[in-house]
Amino acid sequence: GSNLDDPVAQVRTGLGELARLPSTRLIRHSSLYRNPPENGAAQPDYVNAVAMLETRLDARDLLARLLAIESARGRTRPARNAPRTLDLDLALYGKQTIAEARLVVPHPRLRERAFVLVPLAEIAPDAEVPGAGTAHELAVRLDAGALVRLPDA
Ligand code: PH2
Ligand code: MG
Ligand code: MG
Repeated sequence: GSNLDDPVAQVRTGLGELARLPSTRLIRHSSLYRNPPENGAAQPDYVNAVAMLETRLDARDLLARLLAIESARGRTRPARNAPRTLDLDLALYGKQTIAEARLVVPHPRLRERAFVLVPLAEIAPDAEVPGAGTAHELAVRLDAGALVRLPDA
């Protein structure tokens, strides 16, 4: 997700960087979706998308590389939920459940977030969210009214 400095371009660049990760293949990615900040903060709208990777990187290594891509895009963290050039979250890692200080998978707020579940259901409706159901089952329960799917380009 991005809501600063040309969010559409940021997300596209992020997807390109994911495709270049070592020992990793970008299987597919969702459409881009414009939507308001879900925490109700007075910030620019976000553009969000979900990518599916096949990788030999373990979850910690993958996370470290996601954070490195964010930094390279000028991501700073002045405060929690501050507007950002690029946020790359590890929402799911296969069917694994991970609970470490710096990495919780599935992402703790995944189940409430239409901006994650709707794009996830677009590319992987049968993806299992451990302990919760499939992406499709979870997505249809949420109000996706604020999500605007952007045309491909
Ligand atoms: N990320 C947040 C907080 N709120 N809202 C939207 N629409 N999209 C996001 O990616 C997002 C958010 C914290 O990471
Ligand atoms: Mg993040
Ligand atoms: Mg996030």
